[in-house]
Amino acid sequence: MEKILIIGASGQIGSDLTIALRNIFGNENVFATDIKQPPQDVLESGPFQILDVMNENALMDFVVKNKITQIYHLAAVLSGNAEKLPLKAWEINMKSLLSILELAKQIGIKKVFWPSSIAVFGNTTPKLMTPQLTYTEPNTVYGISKLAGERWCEYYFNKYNVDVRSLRYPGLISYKTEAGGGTTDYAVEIFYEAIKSHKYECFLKADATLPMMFMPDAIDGTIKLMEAESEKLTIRSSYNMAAISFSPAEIAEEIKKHIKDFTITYNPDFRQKIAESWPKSIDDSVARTDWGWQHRYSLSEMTEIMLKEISKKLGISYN
Ligand code: AKB
Repeated sequence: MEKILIIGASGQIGSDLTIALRNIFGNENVFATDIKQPPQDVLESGPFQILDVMNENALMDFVVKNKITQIYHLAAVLSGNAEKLPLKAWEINMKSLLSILELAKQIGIKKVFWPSSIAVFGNTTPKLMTPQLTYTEPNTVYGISKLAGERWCEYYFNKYNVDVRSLRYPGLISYKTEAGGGTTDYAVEIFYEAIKSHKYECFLKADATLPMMFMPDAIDGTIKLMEAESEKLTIRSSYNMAAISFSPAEIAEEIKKHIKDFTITYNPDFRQKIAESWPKSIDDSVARTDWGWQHRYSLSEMTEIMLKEISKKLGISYN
């Protein structure tokens, strides 16, 4: 019987992943934790506890008491926020990962999931169809922490046999819980503003193309990777994972198909530089070959669902 701990269950990925894992493993076997309150469905469908991943003793007690067999560690400071508090972000992102890897080694946790990001790439990385193995010279604190984290994951697998698995997520787009402090967040904000005011001021330039993914694809891929046979996995740092790529101008065009008078303006801030250092598209053929990764949602399908769900949530109709 698996007992799964989700750290960061109230966040953008965690709030969707918790429900998906509860549907597979049973509500009572998926323990949601975070430092903030989760959405109502996470709270009501199974166990939730406030837990700070930075408190190593509390984490160890929780894992032992609940006989945890798998850990999904999703808590992190994202790219934009990390630039504002570099040392704090480094401490949170790195210390939490290391204490989970160490805990997994010490008490024999069966599997660990930890998200990496396209932020591991930098200005020297080829921008189009970025390969799995390539130059990785990130110039953001977040990217440096993700790259270091990938090296630690591989190290713990090779040296201590900790079965840790990881994905380099692109920008994730979802309607349930908003992200916070990322460079790709504009692609979520734009839907809220389109519905509320039919206009949006974007903090990236019109042509800032980035790799993106609709959350149901990200959840599906994450669970697939975690369910794959260990022997099939050739990458123990982190897998490239891709779905769609688009620019702010392109997503705005897509929204205009549903909201005719929608307008977008551009006022790039410090995040434009971050976006320019990241790839525009990703070659994820290794993930597709090793464990059968494939995405489902196109930009137009995602746009339609996002508009419908957010308008329901806000109680505002957009056409
Ligand atoms: C961010 O923008 O910081 C994240 C990411 C791409 O990892 N969404």
